[in-house]
Amino acid sequence: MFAAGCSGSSSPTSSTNTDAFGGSATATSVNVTMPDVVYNPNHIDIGRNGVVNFVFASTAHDVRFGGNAQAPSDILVSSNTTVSRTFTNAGTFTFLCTLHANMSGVVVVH
Ligand SMILES: [Cu+2]
Repeated sequence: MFAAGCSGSSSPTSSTNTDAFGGSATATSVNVTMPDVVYNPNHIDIGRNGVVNFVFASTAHDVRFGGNAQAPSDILVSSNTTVSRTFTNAGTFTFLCTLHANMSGVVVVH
C-alpha cells in the first residue's frame, strides 16, 4: 500500500492547469478510487471545470465538502457506483468521509 499524505498526487492525463486565459482552462478528469478506507489519490489537481469521478467499491463511503459554498454538492453514502462532480470554481476544497476517521482528501482547482 502506498498511502500517505499528498505524495500520491494525481497528474491529470492531459492539459496544462493554467487559468491564464480568463477561466478557459482545459477541463480534466480524474478518477478517485476507494480501496479500503482511503481515497486514492487523496490529493487531486485539476483545472477549472475539471471533473472528479468518485469510484465507490463495495465498502460504503460518502464525500463531504464541509459546507463550502464554492464546492460541488456532497455525495451521500454510496457503494458500487461512480459519482462525478464538476469543480467550476478555483480554490482548495477539502473533503472527507464521515464514516471513517482520517479518510479525507483535497481537490485543488487551478
Ligand atoms: Cu469512508
